[in-house]
Amino acid sequence: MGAALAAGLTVGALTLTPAATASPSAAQTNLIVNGDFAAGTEPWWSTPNAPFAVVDGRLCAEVEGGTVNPWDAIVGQDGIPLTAGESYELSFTATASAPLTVRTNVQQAVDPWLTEHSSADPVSDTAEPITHVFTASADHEAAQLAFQVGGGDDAVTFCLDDVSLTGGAEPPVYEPDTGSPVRVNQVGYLTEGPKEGTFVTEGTEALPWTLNDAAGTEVASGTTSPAGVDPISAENVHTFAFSEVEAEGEGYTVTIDGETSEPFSIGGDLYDSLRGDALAYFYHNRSGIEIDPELVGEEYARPAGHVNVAPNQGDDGVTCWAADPCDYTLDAAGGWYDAGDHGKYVVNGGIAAAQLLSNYERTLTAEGADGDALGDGALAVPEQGNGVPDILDEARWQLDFLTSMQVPAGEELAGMAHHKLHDAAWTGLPLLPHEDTQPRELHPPSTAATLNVAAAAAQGARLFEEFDADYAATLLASATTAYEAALANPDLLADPADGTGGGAYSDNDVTDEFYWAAAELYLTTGEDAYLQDVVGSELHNDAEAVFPPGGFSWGSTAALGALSLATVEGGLTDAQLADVRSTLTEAADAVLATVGTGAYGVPLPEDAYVWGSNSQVMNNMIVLATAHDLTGEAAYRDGVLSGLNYLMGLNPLNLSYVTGYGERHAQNQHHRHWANQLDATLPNPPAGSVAGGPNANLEDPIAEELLTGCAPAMCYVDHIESYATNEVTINWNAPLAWLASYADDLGAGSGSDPGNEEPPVCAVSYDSNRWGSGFTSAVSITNTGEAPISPWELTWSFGDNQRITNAWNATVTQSGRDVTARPVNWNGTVAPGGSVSFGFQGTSSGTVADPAAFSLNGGTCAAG
Ligand code: 9MR
Ligand code: 9MR
Repeated sequence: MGAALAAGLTVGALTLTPAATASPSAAQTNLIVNGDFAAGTEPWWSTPNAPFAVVDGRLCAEVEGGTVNPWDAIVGQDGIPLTAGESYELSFTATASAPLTVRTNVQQAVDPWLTEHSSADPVSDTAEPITHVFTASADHEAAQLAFQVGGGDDAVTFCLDDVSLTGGAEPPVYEPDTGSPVRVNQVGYLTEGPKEGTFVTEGTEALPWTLNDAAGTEVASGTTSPAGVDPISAENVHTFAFSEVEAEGEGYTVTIDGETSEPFSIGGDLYDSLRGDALAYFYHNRSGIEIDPELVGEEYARPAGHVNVAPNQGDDGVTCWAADPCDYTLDAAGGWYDAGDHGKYVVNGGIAAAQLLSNYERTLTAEGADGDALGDGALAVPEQGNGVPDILDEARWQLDFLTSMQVPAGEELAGMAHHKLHDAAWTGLPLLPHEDTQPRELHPPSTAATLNVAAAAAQGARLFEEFDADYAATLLASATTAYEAALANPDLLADPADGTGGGAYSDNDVTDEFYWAAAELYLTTGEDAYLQDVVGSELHNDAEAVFPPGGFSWGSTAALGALSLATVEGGLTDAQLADVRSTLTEAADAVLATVGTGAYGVPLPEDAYVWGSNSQVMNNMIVLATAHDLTGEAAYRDGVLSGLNYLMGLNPLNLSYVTGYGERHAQNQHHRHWANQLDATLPNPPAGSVAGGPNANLEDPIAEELLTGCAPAMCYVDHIESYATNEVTINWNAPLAWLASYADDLGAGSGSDPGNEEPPVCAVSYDSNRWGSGFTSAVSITNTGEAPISPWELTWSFGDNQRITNAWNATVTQSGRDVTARPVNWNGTVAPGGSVSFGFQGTSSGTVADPAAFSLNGGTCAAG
């Protein structure tokens, strides 16, 4: 067996180990003809932009720059016979004059290009042997080996040698790298919250554990509780807990039997960055607008997608697909791309928008929920400073798209919403939105999509009322029109087979969408007709039907209506409200029971690890969190925190599913822009992007190839091509953002931020320099107390019409005369006795006194 194979094969971040070390039969036929180029270039071929010649015994291609996709420049060989079920070993060495990623496919040589093997390997100027093992799924008389080297801006020389493809290889066995058997929440534990972990071991006797601080000093110790074989991992596990430890700090570890966990924190502000990061996902994935480097950084900036700039076709005049033509076009520019693909789907878009709206609405209804953290100036969106909470600005981007998908008045099916808008054919990865050349097309209206528009627009209407009454009225009109249209067309179901170029999102039961829409319309309008539709629904107050044990989702939306009914003041009688709330707590109790059944404490039944299982987990966590908001019962909070533990690394893969959070986190999610695994010049997903998660149904080729036989919670691979376990989507990041708000609002665990328990003791100096029409001001905050103030937030009101135009050393936002200043990255803490200074300039007319009253983190600061 070759050295490269024995050492394990690297496919991106994966390690494949051969099943056995038995050596393949001695005389293996190389299916590649002239793989050492001793006979010149025949029968190799290349695309015209990559002419080749044999140089020093190797085949070298001069690849032109300026192409877009990997397959825009190829060196290949055809005519390779493959047999279904047989395993093959592919080897080659490659060099490149500048670093590139070669995508190597063994595939059908004609459409539909059935791919038997696809790998992406980095190539540099040093020849490294590369080996891959794969199993053919079908017989091929003449398959093709294609080295795809396009997509680069600059010309490059790409050379190959020693190419071989031999049959009879041992099929690869994928062994996930699960690191330490001691599993914890790698982000950390809230100071006053529960603190639990697991230990994977064959042993059945209790074992001692120690908790050490960052300096390695033992802080606590105890013994594990053997928990038997855990069904979601099929591994024997122990649990341990150290909830009584409340000393805040970073770099804690737990050691058991000589094995040490990843480091984690204990503290009260573990999730404050996640709130904004999880919401940033939406701006990153906006369609129809340039993504501004000032807001996202250079590597994530990109031109506007689908705005009719070549080669895009534009979403501003989209017509119906040929299979179901229409005589109008829709201007459906804007909105969010759904996921790793560039489709825009109303069904999925509705729940995602609604969960952003609910994230905001919770700040109006739940005690201790922090509206400022979602407010104007708080998030990285271009609408900062427009007087509207930033989270509503983000939701509006999608609400406008959703309502734009309605069939115009006067047409048949007027008011119904088209189910989706996407490419005519699936595009390959990587591909930035503005580079998509596919025609865009509307797919037929559906009842489910229409009710998504009704529900989300109705909720949007009541939340925008305060900020933009005209817009609120427009939304409500769309919502009521949609609801009427759905009542008139109650069974227009999307076709489950309509999955070319975009996902199907088909749903054969829309009673839940009707319930959700009626609930939102009732809460917004107070109209009795909607209430009658709510209480008349077969779902009303049926806990299991409204809150399915496996979690609510885009296809099961009644819970969204029920959660709103339980939390938003809306004219239900006391008895009705009590019933709705007890339905919710009944569902929450069922989720808690699930949490209690497994060693990993996951709020998901073991048979529910489906496509997007992490969102199912998160939506169950939202049920628990809402029950906690309403009742204050700590057990519900603890259930939510248990779910967060699972997402952040306390799981059978010892992996945080959220990019940037935890020592070992997912980073190769399926996305056409964040495709670093395929193209080193592209970024990984930004922090705060949650992967779909384990999917026991193995619904993509990578999952099928690597994960067969996996235990449910281990059916996941951090590989960009595993879209059925590792995609990112708006409807998965929306619950993450909701939960990040909830968790951040918990502060130390009891619901109040530890830094804010005592109002800070402080002094503020304010000096200004004014002239006719302008001013500059210098502000300094001094901490005159004993505790650090972190993060700080200073607010005041101007006495006149001064307008701040720009600021330094702080992020300053102004709404009318009210001003809020917040730290920039490096000056978030004012140490005891220390101070922080910042300044700004602006325009004014006349001369008035400087502001004299300042409020810091809700407390009053002496002005001096
Ligand atoms: O990207 C995938 C493409 O190469 C395949 O041809 C197509 C059909 O199986 O599936 C694509 O994957 C989709 C992904 O890009 C977006 N999410 C859903 C995936 C398929 O359902
Ligand atoms: O999230 C969807 C999941 O529930 C379905 O099982 C799956 C297959 O139909 O499709 C998922 O949605 C994908 C959509 O069809 C296309 N964009 C990406 C979505 C997430 O993978």
